[in-house]
Amino acid sequence: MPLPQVDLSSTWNHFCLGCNAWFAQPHRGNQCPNCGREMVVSDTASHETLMLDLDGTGPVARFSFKNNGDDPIVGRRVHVYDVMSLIGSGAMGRVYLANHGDLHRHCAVKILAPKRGVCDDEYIARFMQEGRAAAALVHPNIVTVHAVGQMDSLHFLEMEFISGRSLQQLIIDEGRLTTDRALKLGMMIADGLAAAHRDGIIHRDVKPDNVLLNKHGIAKIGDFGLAKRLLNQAGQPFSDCICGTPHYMAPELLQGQPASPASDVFALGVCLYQMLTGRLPRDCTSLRDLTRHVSELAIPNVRDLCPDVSLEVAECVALMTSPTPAVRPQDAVAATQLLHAVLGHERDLESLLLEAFRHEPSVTWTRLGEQYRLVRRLPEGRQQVVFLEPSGHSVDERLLLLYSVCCPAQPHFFENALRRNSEMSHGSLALRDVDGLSQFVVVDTYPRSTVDPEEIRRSVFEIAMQADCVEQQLTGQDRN
Ligand code: 3AM
Repeated sequence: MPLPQVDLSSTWNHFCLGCNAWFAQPHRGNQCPNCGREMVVSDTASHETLMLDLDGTGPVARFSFKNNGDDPIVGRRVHVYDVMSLIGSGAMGRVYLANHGDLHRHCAVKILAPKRGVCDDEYIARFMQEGRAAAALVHPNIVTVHAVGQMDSLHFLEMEFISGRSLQQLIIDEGRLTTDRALKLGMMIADGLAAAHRDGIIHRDVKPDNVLLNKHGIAKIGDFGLAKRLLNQAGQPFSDCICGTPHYMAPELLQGQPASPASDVFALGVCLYQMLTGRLPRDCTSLRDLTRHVSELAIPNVRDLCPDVSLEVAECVALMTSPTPAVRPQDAVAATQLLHAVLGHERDLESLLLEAFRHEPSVTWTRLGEQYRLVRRLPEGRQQVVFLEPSGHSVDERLLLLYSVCCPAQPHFFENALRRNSEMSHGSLALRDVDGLSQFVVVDTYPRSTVDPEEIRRSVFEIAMQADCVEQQLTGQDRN
């Protein structure tokens, strides 16, 4: 059954103290649709997690738990946990630092809000089910869930305690991150997400708030509270409510379509944008604006704000956040491959060349923008120039191109050139426009993401030698 179109444009500014939830529309004056209590009118924020009922009519709730100071659970024993302090409030409950009474170790315990306000039984059943699903995911980039359970009316989830800060806090504290750091963190998040996707689980609330960094700087995805299985036991997709955090929600979600691994990839792309620029891609302050923007426009190019970010990285963010789901990497496994390719590119060509020719005095090189010009000294006082540059393919298919000019492509050279081509064991002879002139070149390519210094070294030697031979044979000169 297709999901209905849901209008997210109404203002989420009614807060019920009784249900601890936000509502979009007033109900019988200002009364809470669940408990009837008078609601408080407050500001809205589109960076908080929200959930909507399927029919889009309500009651609709956005969860937000205010820290009321005197927390009723701190200092109590809940099941086997001695609750020590409140860490913070998340999408569906509060997270506490606790001591495991039996195992005598610290852990983080998330306790669901006792009053959620909307379809409690089903919601709690789902929370437990998804808690169990998350518990099955054991991966270095996912916060490990140790147990789920219930004591009286309290539903809880025990997790490993991460003592560092969230990625959101890191961005707040340090502003935009270096490209290298952003990509490495992005890779870790993608790796964790890929493990979930391989297991048929989508997270649905990927955002820097939900990525925790441990004291070694390892990123771990937490809060699988909204996570769901892609298919039910009969192999059918689950129908579901619409949920997520608006700034990170893919356009199709805001239009009422079901979540998919590609919508998690969109959120990952927004996280990357945020790491690279230090800010969210859109300035929208209301859901109405955000919904309109997201559906109509791609997110701005990272380089508009940060021109020092490379084309490849900006293209990678653009691919992940494409408004068209089919254009994005289809899941985090594919996103990981894309990030690997980009990281490979970011692996500075200069350091590859340094490593390749560190002990090779016969090769010197200079950089000309994106291109490198290598001069290889050959026997008998000859020399040959080899150019090295990234190809213009899409980022995940990008190649490293090496070529060396032999001589102008004059018709009377063609027969000899063809013969020579068929004898080449390495690279090939091709025609290429160089500075507006058609030239014979010896050319070779390597996948940009995997090429290593040894391959570059061998290729440069071989191409220089071949190109020089062709030049000598066809022209009798040494001009290139
Ligand atoms: O309120 P803040 O952002 O300080 O980082 C999470 C967030 O903190 C933290 O609990 C708050 C509500 O989600 N949190 C969640 N899981 C955690 C864990 N396993 C955790 N902190 C430590 N370990």
